[in-house]
Amino acid sequence: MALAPIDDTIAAIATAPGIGAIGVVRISGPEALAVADVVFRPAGGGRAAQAADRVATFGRLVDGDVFLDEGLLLPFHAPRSYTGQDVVELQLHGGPAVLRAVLDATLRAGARPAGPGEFTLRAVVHGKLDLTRAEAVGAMIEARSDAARRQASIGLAGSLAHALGEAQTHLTSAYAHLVAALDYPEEGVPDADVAAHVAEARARLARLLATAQAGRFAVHGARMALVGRPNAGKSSLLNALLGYERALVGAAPGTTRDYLEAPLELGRVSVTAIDTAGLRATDDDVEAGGVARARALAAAADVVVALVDGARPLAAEDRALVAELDPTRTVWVATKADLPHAWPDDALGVPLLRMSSHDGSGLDALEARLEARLLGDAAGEETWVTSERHADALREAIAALDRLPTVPHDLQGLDLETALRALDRITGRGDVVETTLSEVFARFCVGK
Ligand SMILES: Nc1nc2c(ncn2[C@@H]2O[C@H](COP(=O)(O)OP(=O)(O)O)[C@@H](O)[C@H]2O)c(=O)[nH]1
Ligand SMILES: [Mg+2]
Repeated sequence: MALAPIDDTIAAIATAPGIGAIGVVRISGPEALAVADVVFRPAGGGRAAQAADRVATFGRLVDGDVFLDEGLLLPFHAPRSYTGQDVVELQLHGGPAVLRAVLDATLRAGARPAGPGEFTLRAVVHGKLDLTRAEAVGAMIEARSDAARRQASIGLAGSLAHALGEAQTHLTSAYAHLVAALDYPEEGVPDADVAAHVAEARARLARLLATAQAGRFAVHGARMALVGRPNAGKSSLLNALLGYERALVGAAPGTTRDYLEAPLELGRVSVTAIDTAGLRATDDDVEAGGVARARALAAAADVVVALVDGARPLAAEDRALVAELDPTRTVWVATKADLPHAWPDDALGVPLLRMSSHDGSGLDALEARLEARLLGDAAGEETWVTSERHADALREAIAALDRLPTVPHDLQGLDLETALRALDRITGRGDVVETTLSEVFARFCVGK
């Protein structure tokens, strides 16, 4: 897909589809003020095109001689605008039909309908935003969980761009040392200088890449399966974590026969919590199907909460579960801690957390442990990589840096260039490949 032109004038409804108190039609480009002049008549007289910069003017929105609505005109003169071009925001009543009518009037006045992300694309091309911040804008709009929103805020604040900038500085220094060593061999520029800068850059990139999984969990959510024998307290724990009664709880074992899912925020990540049928041998076909599903869900989950009834003697099935579950993905819980403990903490031979869904004890500790398990190395990092596109580019840069020491001196510059170009693809700097921009902005909504 070729990039849309950026030097004409575009218009779009900037607010969400649907009914709202206020809606905004946004215009950007060299003719933005001229277009506004045609569709907007200031109440106090005068011309829209002459309205003061960054000051709201009340007036009438018109299509030719036809009155459409009352509203505000808010001009932002280039370059002090979101896109870096002349921008006009028309604020009017937020009905879909009236917004459409005003948009149509701007199109008749010479604007072109904007495609997805075109406003933000212009901001990037005019140096108002680097690409990581532009993508954060897209992520902010799409964020449905607080965890995703928080990562978008961090990205918008420019922290990823900053972290990459540090790595880029080291790579550029390595490049300079390399060129000096090749051009002036008699100066004796030590190899160690190149190697030190490469190592610094690599370490920073590797730290960033190590956050990619947590970043995925923040944006797309992790899958967390609750497993254990019937009556262990799985459904009660799900409800306690959610803070409302999502699952049926019953004294009779086998209450939950199918599985059910519920979204949950766990600190810096979002999670889909999955309550499963209790694991036991059964002659009931439906329940047996549920048990098979529970096993499959546990195998595919990012983290498993394995529950054992803490108030009843351990059963052979509980020990079998310890052998069955992957220890790196499992958090072990002894439930019903409000009742007398029926077995000692070390009886299962795995790290154990005691908690009670009835009095809430141990719940905070469990949430913290689950979050820590999902964050892994990312726990200590503020900036996470939240896009597969970024993770791919980081992998490519790291691979080039790993190759570098294995090739002859005069070829090492190529690997440095490869690494630098990979990072440029993330930030949108340097000779940005068109496909990168069109790929990124195709995912945006119209009007952003
Ligand atoms: N005393 C006590 N009883 C609990 C607790 N959690 C669950 N139960 C009881 O244990 C039984 C089974 O609970 P449920 O959540 O349905 O277990 P599941 O079969 O694993 O989903 C119900 O009677 C619950 O009231 C707890 O923390 N303390
Ligand atoms: Mg249940």
